[in-house]
Amino acid sequence: MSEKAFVMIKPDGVERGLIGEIVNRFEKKGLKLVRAELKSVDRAVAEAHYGHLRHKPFFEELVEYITSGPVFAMIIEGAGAVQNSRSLIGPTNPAEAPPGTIRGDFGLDVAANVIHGSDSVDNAKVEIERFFSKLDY
Ligand code: DAT
Ligand code: MG
Repeated sequence: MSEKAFVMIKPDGVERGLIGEIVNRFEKKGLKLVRAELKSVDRAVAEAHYGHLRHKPFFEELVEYITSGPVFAMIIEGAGAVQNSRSLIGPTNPAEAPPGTIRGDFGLDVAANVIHGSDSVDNAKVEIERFFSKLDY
C-alpha cells in the first residue's frame, strides 16, 4: 500500500487564500489528495500535536496560533509521501527556506509558517488518527 502523509495548511495560509495554490503543488508533484477537511483545532488536539515542543518558550503562542482559525487538514498519498511532502514544504523557518518551497515562497514568520507536514511515517499515522475519524480514511 502506498505511503500516507498528514499535511495541514495553518490558519495564516487558509486566511490568505493559499489552499488552492498549495494543493496544486502536491498534485503537480504526483501526490494524491485522498482526504481533506477545513476544521477548527481545539486546545487538546493542539497540545497533543505540538506535545514534542511543550517545554519550549514559544509553546503557548504556538497553541494559540493553531487554534486561532480554521486549518485545512489533508491526507496526502503516494510514493515517499512523507519525505516528498516535507521537501515541497521546505525548512521550518520560512525566512531561511529556499524559493520554490511552500514556506520559501509564502512565508517569513517562523511561528506562522503556512503549513505543517508530518516528519515520519509513524508520526503521519498518529497525526492522521488525531485529525480524522477512522471512517474518513
Ligand atoms: P516543522 O514544522 O518544520 O516540523 P517543528 O516540528 O520543529 O518544525 O516545530 C513545529 C512548529 O513550531 C513549527 O512549524 C513552527 C513552530 N516553531 C518552531 N520553532 C520555533 C521558534 N523558534 N519560534 C516560534 N515558533 C517555532
Ligand atoms: Mg514537526
